[in-house]
Formats: sequence, C-alpha cells, structure tokens
Amino acid sequence: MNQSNPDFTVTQFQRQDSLTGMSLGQLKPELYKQRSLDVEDNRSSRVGSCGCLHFILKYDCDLEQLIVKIHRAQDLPAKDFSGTSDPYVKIYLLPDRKTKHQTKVHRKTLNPVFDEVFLFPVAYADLPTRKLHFSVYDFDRFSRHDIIGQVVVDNFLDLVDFPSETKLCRDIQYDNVDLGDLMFSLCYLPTAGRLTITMIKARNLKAMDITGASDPYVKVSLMCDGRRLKKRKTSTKRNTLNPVYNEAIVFDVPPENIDQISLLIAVMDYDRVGHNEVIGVCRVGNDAEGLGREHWNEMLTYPRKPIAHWHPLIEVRIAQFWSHLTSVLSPKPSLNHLDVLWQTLNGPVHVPS
Ligand SMILES: [Ca+2]
Ligand SMILES: [Ca+2]
Repeated sequence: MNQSNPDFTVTQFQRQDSLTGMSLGQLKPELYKQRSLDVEDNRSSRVGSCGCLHFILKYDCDLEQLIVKIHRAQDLPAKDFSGTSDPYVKIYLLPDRKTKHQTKVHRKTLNPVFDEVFLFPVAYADLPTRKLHFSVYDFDRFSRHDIIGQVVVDNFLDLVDFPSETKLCRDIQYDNVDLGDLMFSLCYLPTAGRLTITMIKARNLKAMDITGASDPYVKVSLMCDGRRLKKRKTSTKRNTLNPVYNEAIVFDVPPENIDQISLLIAVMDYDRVGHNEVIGVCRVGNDAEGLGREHWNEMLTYPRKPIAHWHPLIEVRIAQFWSHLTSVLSPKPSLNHLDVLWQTLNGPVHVPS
C-alpha cells in the first residue's frame, strides 16, 4: 500500500477497525442471525417468488366494468425484523394509473385474507389493451412501505371461464420491480493514480416519498476486501425521479491497488425527517458481476478516457448482501466485515417498528 496516498493509509484501516469495534456493541449481533435465517428460507423457495395471490376476476357486460375480488395472499416473505409483514395490495388497470384501488392493511401476518372487491369501468372491446397490475406492499409506520412483489394479468379474453367468474392464483414476483437506472462514466489515469467517476444522471427511479417522487443523491463507496475506505456523495436533487448530476467524484488509487478495489454505488433518497433510504445499488470493479465488471475492464483498457454506461439498479436484499459477501470476502466473512458492509449500504441499522 502506498503510505503517502490519502485513500490507502494504514491509519484509514485502523480507523475503520475502531469504528467497527465500536459499532458491534450497538448493532445487536442477534439481528444478523435473523437475517441469515431469512436467507435460508428464501433459498428453499422458488427463485423470484414471494408467495402467491388469490383473486377472482369477472366482467359485468351490462355495467361494462371489470370486477376484481382480491381474496388472499399466501406465504408472503417477512419484511419486518419481527419476522412478519403488514401487507396490503394496490391495484391498477394499466395503462391508466389515475384510478388506483387499495386494500386495507393487515397487521403482522404472512397469510392475509383481504376479501375486498374493486370495480374498474372499462369497455369490453378495450380489455385486450389493458393490464391488471397488483403490487403487494408491507406497511411500515415510520418509513417508506417496502414492496413485496407484483402480479400482472393481461390477455383477459384468453383466461378460462372469463368473462364469467374466474378464480386465479398467481405467484407474486419480485424480479420485475423496477428501481430505475443510473448513468455514470469511469475514467482512470494510471500515472496520476486517479480514478474519476462522473455521476451523469438517473432515470425512472422508484418513488420513495408519499409525494410520488424521491430526493435522490448518489453515494459512492471505495471498497477494498469488503471494507469501505472512502465515501463521497453527490448533491441531492429534490422531488424528482429523473435527476441530472454531472458531478465528478475522484479517488486516489495507485495502479498497484486498482485490481483490489471496487466501487459500491448507492442511489439514496434524502428525507428531512428520519433516515435516508437506499433506492437501489450497483457495483463496478474487478470482482463485480456482468456489466459492473465489463464497464470496469473497459475503463482499464482505455485509460484516460471517460466511458459512460447505464446501469440498472438492484435492491439491497439480504440475499445479495450475503452473496456479495461470499464473492468478495474470502475465505470466511467475519462479523466485522458484515458490520462494515451493512453500514456501507444502509447506514446505522434501523429497526422498523
Ligand atoms: Ca411492516
Ligand atoms: Ca425523500
């Protein structure tokens, strides 16, 4: 390590160690145990499935309306630290987003019975162009509600029994939840040992606030062996889902260290009250996957040239948190590593009510 380099000093490591040591007591290690149990559960179920939703569709030809009865949800994943969720369902008949219906919240259950009926006025001839969109959420009293997953139904006329009463049970999918994309450029100057990441813009970010928008800023962490060496952030853009930044963030990384580091990039929602929340993350580096690695290699292949790409954001899910650990840390992750990474992604651990 280059001792004269501000991003790679020994004191930096020592400081991280002491921070980690300090935070261990405050962070309640039993919380990690809960997380690891959740991961085991997720592995045993189908990939991308978050339980299933039972509902009934019917078309009333006289009144020209689609009748949707949301019956119940089954085997929902736990979103709260208590090991349960507070589910409710929002429903749209796309492409119309103005008419939104929503069930009541059912507290502390993974198998809620809703039995609520919703009506969507729509001409029968228009049905082939419409899509029924269910979003299952976990209510949280003091923070943004977490999305559990979605179900989309289209091609109504192909459904058996339709337009008569049609009972359906569909898997709730998490995969199609869109968090938005982030565009940034990477540029490396080997002689100066300077890594520049220019945050350009983001698009279609997930709305985190009740206003239907977010207050996004981007936090970039320089990571080495699962430890955060440095972090920098952009300015905050208020009340938008399509922020434009054009802000450069510079890290000093000597060529002999460039293969050891990676960047963890988190798009955050600023909140005036309460703590800021992660909208989505992406990672670039030698040990990143897919585009994150390709972008990094392209940067190294063409030194001194800024190279820009769009990156889809992924959610900080516990599963990814663990797979990230196993891919980055070797051979065995310690609790210290867990702490650092968890805090890097989420800030101090916040226990929802
Ligand atoms: Ca909750
Ligand atoms: Ca906000």
